[in-house]
Amino acid sequence: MKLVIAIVHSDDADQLTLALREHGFRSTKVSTTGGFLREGNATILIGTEEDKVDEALAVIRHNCHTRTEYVNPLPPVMEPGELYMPNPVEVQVGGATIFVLEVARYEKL
Ligand code: 2BA
Repeated sequence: MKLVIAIVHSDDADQLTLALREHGFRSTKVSTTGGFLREGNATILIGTEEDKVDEALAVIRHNCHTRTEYVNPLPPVMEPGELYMPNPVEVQVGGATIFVLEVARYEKL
């Protein structure tokens, strides 16, 4: 058995979990925060058989989209009276960051 961990944009998460269910996958959505943008995203956990992993990835690929976001860099150390005008930096986020892990043991009690 495998555990697919997909970090996706919050706006894609509900559509993705719905599509996964329609394809017969069970999933869990966890609200998470990206370390770089420090904005909310969603982590979807999908436990599935090895031969279904590619299908799960196809569903994720189909439902998660790349977005352009802007982040303000941290201000430099300023002297008194200096004015700092931040130039937002463009970053591409998603569609999804995916990890596939081996499951050592799976039980439902
Ligand atoms: P964040 O950490 O908030 O990163 C958002 C986006 O900012 C990233 O999109 C990437 O385009 C950019 N970015 C991140 N770190 C950067 C850096 N040190 N320098 C320049 N740009 C940087 P994605 O790569 O699509 O990642 C989306 C989210 O997936 C991340 O949100 C994070 O929550 C997660 N993630 C990505 N790679 C990961 C990893 N290796 N381990 C754990 N989580 C990861």
